[in-house]
Amino acid sequence: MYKACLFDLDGVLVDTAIYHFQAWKNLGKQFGYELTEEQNEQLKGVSRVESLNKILDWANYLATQEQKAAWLIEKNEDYLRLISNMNPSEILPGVLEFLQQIKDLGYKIALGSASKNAEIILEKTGLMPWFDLIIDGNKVSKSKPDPEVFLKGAEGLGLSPETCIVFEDAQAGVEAAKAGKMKAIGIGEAETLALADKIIPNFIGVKAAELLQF
Ligand code: B16
Ligand code: MG
Repeated sequence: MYKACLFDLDGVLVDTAIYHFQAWKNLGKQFGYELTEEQNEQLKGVSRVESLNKILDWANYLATQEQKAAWLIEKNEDYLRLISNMNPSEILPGVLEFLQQIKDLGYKIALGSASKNAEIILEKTGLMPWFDLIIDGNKVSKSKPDPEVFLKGAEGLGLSPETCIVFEDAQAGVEAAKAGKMKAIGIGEAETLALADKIIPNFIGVKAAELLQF
């Protein structure tokens, strides 16, 4: 009865969080703020503009709209420079084997990411050909935990949400999947992904036919 797998990008298929962290840290130095790794965790799955707003809040820094707009561009230019050498070796362990299994089992495969740079990352890592549909930050107006990104994925595949299974590493993403009436498989720690229907630490050695039984 399940027909499609919808994947988050950062933290599920590749680890771009390290590059986001570096770029936000570089930006924070401009207003004398040192972003911590714990805070970076809270930026996972959060859109670019919301991430900046959170950092400015933590820094207690009141910025003008012009300043914010300039910083968003600057952060993204820095991030694009940092990901410019990404390559297939950065695909997370077990992911390619898992994608092959679900393709063989006949599942449709879609991306549901908050990132506006998702297509560049898929191209650089060679993941693009696996996807029947890509819904990214350029195609949605509401951020996770709103289900928009995944509902657009189901709609674009011509499927009802109830037939879709979402793979997410962020709590907001799991909430988005559940709000969209989809099954959610959390990738990571049980403490942060409590709402997920199933949780796996990563894709290493995962048997798709077993995992996708609900
Ligand atoms: P960009 P995901 C998210 O990707 C990242 O986890 C989050 O840290 C980032 O701020 C967001 O994309 C926007 O990314 O600046 O490239 O548009 O986890 O939804 O795949
Ligand atoms: Mg993520």
